[in-house]
Amino acid sequence: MKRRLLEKLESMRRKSRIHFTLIDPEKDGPTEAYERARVARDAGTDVILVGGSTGVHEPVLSETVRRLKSLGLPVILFPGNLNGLTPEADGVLFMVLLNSSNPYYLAGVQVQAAPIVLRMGIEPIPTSYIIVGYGGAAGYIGRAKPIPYEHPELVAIHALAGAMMGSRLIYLEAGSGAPKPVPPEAIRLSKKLLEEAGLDPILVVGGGVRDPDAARAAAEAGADGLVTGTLAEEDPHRLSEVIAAFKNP
Ligand code: 1GP
Repeated sequence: MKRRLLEKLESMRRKSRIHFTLIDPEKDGPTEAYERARVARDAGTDVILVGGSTGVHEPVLSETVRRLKSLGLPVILFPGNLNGLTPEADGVLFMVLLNSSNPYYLAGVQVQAAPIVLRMGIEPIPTSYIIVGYGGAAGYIGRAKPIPYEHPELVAIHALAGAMMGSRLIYLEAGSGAPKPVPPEAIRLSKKLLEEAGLDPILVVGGGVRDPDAARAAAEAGADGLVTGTLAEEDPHRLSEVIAAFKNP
């Protein structure tokens, strides 16, 4: 299997930190999604993620991804379930929700998705998805046992386990719209353990990042990537400040 997209992300990461803009295809619809992503591209975002926890309808998803592709950035699926797949994308975060208590999100959905992803010809990026604190809709739908904000050491050993099992991207998620982002200490400890183990997955954080200070704190703690979604919806003018603070803390 070719690993072009993963190689591209890894080479982007060697040059700079990576900002991802999350687009929810159902919330936005193709026209608004395109406009939002265009503003994000102009603000300096590097990659578009497309997905949502509920209500994703394949025709709308496909049309949205088709439109987003014309912006010239990689478009990667961030599926909540099988309905989050489309051959229009460049790739998919092929995720295990590492702290789910439901076997469906640990192995069941991946078995169902694998032959579909193969047939679609989109690149799977082996990803561990770890839900921290608030968790939001992703945590609820994924039957996660969110790791308490007060236990960054538990976040770190989840990240380590994910990387030891072969994930090339580790996504620490506080949940869309979280009142508090993933604590910097959890990022710092995760990075430290990964380095100690000689593993170097792309460490991505997201959820509840609304201002430059939070973005800077994530960067200084060792995040390679930052995902924002709500910000592009609610305060697009702030996005460029947040991206700049993440890339040059
Ligand atoms: C959700 O981490 C992403 O999966 C983005 O969260 O909407 O809070 O930016 P926000």
